[in-house]
This record gives sequence, C-alpha cells and structure tokens, in this order.
Amino acid sequence: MFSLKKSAELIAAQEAGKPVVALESTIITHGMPYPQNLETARMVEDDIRAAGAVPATMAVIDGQLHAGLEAEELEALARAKDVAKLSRADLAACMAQGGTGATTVAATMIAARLAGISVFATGGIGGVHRGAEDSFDISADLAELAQTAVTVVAAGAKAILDIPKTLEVLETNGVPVIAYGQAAFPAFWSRDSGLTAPLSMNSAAEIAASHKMRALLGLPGGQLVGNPVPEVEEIPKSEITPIIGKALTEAQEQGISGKAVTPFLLQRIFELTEGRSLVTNIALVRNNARLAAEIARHLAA
Ligand code: PSU
Ligand code: MN
Repeated sequence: MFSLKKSAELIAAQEAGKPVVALESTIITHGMPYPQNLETARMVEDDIRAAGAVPATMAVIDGQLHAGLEAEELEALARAKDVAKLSRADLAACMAQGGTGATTVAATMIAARLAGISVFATGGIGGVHRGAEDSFDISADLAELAQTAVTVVAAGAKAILDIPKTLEVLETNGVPVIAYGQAAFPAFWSRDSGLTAPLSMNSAAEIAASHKMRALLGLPGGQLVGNPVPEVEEIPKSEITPIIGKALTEAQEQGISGKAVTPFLLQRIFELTEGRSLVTNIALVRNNARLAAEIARHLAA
C-alpha cells in the first residue's frame, strides 16, 4: 500500500464536511520564478480560504504523495531546483524511487481523486501543441480529463498551444468544456481565444450540478471550466500573439521537446513581456481559485 499524507488542514476539513479545492505544484516549480512562485502559491491558498473552502496543494516529497502541504513543505518546494515534473506516466516511478516532484494537471487530478477531492484550480491546462501533426506532442492532461472525475478550473488553454485541436481532442474524449460567464473559450492571457466553447454556464451552482449529474450517470472523466482572466489584467491577443510566435520559433531552433516545451515557452514569454505575462498569470490563477472554491461549496452543500 502507498501512503497518502494529508495535511492537518485537509484532514480537519474533510472530517467536518467542508468544501476543498486541490492545487497543482508544477505551476510553482516550473511555471513561475522564485520568489513569485511561493508568494502566489500562498496567496492562492489564502484566496481559497477566504472564499470559504480549504486548499490542498499536491506534490510528491521523498517518495510520499502529499495532499495539502504544510507551510515549510510549500516553501521548500518553491525554493528547490531541479524538481521533477510529474505527469500520469511519472507519478508511480517517482514514488517508488523515493523522489521529489511537482504534479502537473494530470497528476494533480489523480492525487485529488485519491484524496477524495472533486475540484481543482490551476492556471492553464496542457493541450495539443502546435505542429502536433509532426511532433505528436499532446499533453497527458487531456487524457486525464477523459478518465478522472475532477472538475478543473483553468483560464482556458494558452495560445502557445493549438487551441482548435485541443478542443477537438477534448470533444472526441467526451470532456465537457464549459466557458464561464461568456460564450468564448478563453486563451489564458487573453479572455477570448476566438473560438466558442462547446458549453457555457453563468454560475458555480450550474457547474457543480453538472459535475454531480455526471457522477449519477456513472460517466468517468472530469469537466474543464474555462474562466476568463479579469479584464484589467488581460494581455490583448494582438499584443501576445507576436511574442508567442517568437518564443515558439526559438523553441524550435533550440530543439526543445517533451516535458521541457511548456516551461521553456513560459519562461521566454515572461522575459519577452518583461514580466507582464507573470502578472497576468498570477491574476488568473487567483481568479480560478475563487471560482473553484465556489464550485466546491456547491458540491459540499
Ligand atoms: N500551463 C500553465 N502553467 C503551467 C502548466 C501549464 O499556464 O505551469 C503546467 C501544468 O502543470 C500542466 C503542464 O499540467 O504544464 C503541462 O505540461 P505538458 O504540456 O508537458 O503536459
Ligand atoms: Mn508535451
């Protein structure tokens, strides 16, 4: 048997039947630079508490799967260098070898299910990369959404991906993609990807009801909620598009592939926007945390 170490806060919350929201840790180790990663991780946890739910950040530490990190564990992870990036394929091997790693959306969904948590807030999901017809680079996040019953709140998919193909793969796999409060599927730094989401809902209550209905129907898999970044923090498409193009060209020139692609692109876009992409990233994660907490409250009710 493996051991799942729950934080004291998570144990207390679940005993009391309180709403809980899962959080990933790859965004901390591979998505943002130190110290903004630590500050953001703490703020996001506090946003969830302020919204009446309890946060549980997932990670593997010395071979042990953690659901909810104590303050010093969160800080150590945020400061650590060369932490492994764990997706579905890597989780068991890391635990078996006693390693330490941060969970992607896919691995966080697995951890959330094991911990009995139904809602998860992140920034953006992985998806079908541009040029996937040659590289076959499709994030395991999409297959996870098809098989693990967790509702994931994200700000859509980044325009570093091929968003139309990402939506097609989700549709093929029967994953409900729900835009929150608008018709358009959001594109992370921008509110509108130019594509209409297959579904649109205007309240956390509806999203929770839909999650529950899927369980009643016995459908495996989760839901993807696309929550647009608040208007004041958005980077308009016209501004971010050329920057994404430049980062993608550099990745190709430097032969970046596999797990390294997403972290490389995020870091280059951070540099090319002189940090503005990070400000937007922080704002949208916090916005997603608040919506996820509201959904969790409806699920707990
Ligand atoms: N999108 C972000 N920030 C991130 C990631 C995605 O805005 O940090 C991370 C997430 O953990 C996601 C992972 O699950 O990248 C996807 O990586 P890949 O494309 O290698 O599956
Ligand atoms: Mn990939």
